[in-house]
Amino acid sequence: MTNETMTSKTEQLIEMEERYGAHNYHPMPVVLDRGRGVYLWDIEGKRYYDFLSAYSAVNQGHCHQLLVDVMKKQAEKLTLTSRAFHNSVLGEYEKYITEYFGYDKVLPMNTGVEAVETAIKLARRWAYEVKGIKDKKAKVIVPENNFHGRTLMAISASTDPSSYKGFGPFVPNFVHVPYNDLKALAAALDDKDVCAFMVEPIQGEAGVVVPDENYLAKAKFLCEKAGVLFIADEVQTGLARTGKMLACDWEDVRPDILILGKALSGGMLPVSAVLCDDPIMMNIKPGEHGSTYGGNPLACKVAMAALQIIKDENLVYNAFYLGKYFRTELEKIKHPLIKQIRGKGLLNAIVLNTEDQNCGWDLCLNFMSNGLLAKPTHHHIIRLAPPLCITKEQMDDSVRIIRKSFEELE
Ligand code: IF1
Repeated sequence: MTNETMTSKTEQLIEMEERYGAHNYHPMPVVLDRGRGVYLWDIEGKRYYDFLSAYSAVNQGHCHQLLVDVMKKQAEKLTLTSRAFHNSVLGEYEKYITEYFGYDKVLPMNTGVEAVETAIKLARRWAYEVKGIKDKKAKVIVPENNFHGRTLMAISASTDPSSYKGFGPFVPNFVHVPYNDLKALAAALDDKDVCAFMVEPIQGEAGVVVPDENYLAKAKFLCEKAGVLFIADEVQTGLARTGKMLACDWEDVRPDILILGKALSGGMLPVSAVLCDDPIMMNIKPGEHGSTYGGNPLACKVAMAALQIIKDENLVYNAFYLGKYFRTELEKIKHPLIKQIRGKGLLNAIVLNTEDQNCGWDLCLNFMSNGLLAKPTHHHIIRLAPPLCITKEQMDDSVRIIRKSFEELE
């Protein structure tokens, strides 16, 4: 969208963000105002297909009526007590989510990165209390090109300078191995001070990098053999996004620690969770970890409804079937710029044949003017991840827009 086509309302609101907000993002030039299902409308009333889904936080679709109703009802009753007291929803939620995923216990948090931090604290505490690693010596193996959030711990694990440069000093004892490299993982696991291996089943920010078949299963096996915890960060890949309830389900891998976030609330408010069994969870004693909003009644009610919707609306199957269909249809778009189509379920990406640093952005501008919103993860990689409630007709219309946008690129 060029300045000529922007109206004063859009321009005015973007200028306000420029003037009064931190410049920690470079958003697409659109001001969104309303959402429902797979659709978003901008302040001018123009409708778009959402192919970002707030980075997989609205798998259930924007403003799902059931979630809105549940949220309204609880918001009029009780939203926050802190964990200084019990509340009438938390126990019900904890039972529901632990039975849903098959773990002894859950530790409720808010954002994805808080859940990641919680998982690392649990693994380190288990290292000292159970595995017998010397205090402060515990190490965590993470793949290169990982993304786990923006806190100092998460960026300490990162190998991407745009995540960590200029924010040191860093949290120590993260060991890097190449992603999808079992030999390197096996070698790193020889170190007796390693307590955990934390991995994204598909690397989202890295550009929807799908590992070889059986990578997760073999990695889990190597971890078991070495007495090391397998931590799956399913904040982006979980909750039906890849065509299975969890991306680990593609290989029947049961993580020792499971991290969930984003769509756990269907995009209504920040809700995250860490699930594991008692031998790991029970090493954190009262008063040793928590958060003001963790496990609040409003979040618990919304999360139960968000999880139930995934089952009731068959979102796992829809993501599986329409993901396959989407990749097949994208493969039919013969264009010299398209290098690779990759992904699982409805977490996909188009890899472009280009050195042009603006190519991905320009293509997303074309998508936008044709009524579809997406954003490049890199200049040559465009992530495409619609809400999982998308229909075949909407998918066909979206593919038409994508094809048209490629044809319009000079
Ligand atoms: C941004 C990326 C995606 C995540 C995984 C933990 C977190 C995330 C696998 C932390 C968050 C978000 C962060 C958001 C953009 C988005 C993102 F581009 F940054 F990398 F999805 F790929 N684990 N990912 O993907 O969860 O604390 O944000 O709730 O920072 O702009 P959070």
